[in-house]
Amino acid sequence: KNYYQEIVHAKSDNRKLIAILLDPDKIVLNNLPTLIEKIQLSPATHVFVGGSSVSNQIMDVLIQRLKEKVTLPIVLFPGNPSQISEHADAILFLSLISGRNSDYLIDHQVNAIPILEKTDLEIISTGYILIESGSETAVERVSKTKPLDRNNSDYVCQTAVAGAYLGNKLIYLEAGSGAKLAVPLEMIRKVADAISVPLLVGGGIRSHKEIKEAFDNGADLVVIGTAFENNPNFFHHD
Ligand code: 1GP
Repeated sequence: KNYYQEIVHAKSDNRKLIAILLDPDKIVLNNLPTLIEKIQLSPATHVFVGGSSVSNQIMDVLIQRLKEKVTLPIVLFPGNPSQISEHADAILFLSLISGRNSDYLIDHQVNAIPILEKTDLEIISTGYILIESGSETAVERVSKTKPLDRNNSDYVCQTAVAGAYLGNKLIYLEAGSGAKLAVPLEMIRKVADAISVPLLVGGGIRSHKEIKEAFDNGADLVVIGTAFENNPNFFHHD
């Protein structure tokens, strides 16, 4: 299996992808069977697992439980190297290219190698770009980096293109989990037009209308965390 190639194929077929993001810190394991059922019945194509402050033990348990029942690819979306679990299928190997904190640009990545070498995880290099979203988010606080100006699409585009030229196989525009304001649609449009690698968009997307708008403006994969966390029936219209 090549999870990255599947994303590339989906992009070229214009098949849009949805990832449900599970933050192990916010999940009560007792509720997991219900959540798994909802995930299986949803239009999600991927499950992302990660958070800003989770430990490896919780990650391992959660991912093992998910793997028993969920048929979708389980992709790590780690906040730091301690969140790597060998039980997942792939890992977004993130570099926070909007920031200038070397810890999140390269240090964590270097430190992750001895851990990754003991796993069979597919490694997908991802240029991760944090966009200002109306108030401080956990990513901003934990990474100690400033998000990029939401009114300066040109600079965000430059950052995305630089990220792609550096070899990142995905570009992820992030407003931050629970963001007040999602990534602006015209910014999604400009970045999508400027890069040829698949574009992920997430943070503060709360409705089906917003998901569709992100897709219509060129997002290839939309990440939904909080909306599903608050309402596991989010994907089931009445
Ligand atoms: C956060 O982009 C993801 O990293 C999802 O954000 O929780 O706001 O959906 P939400």
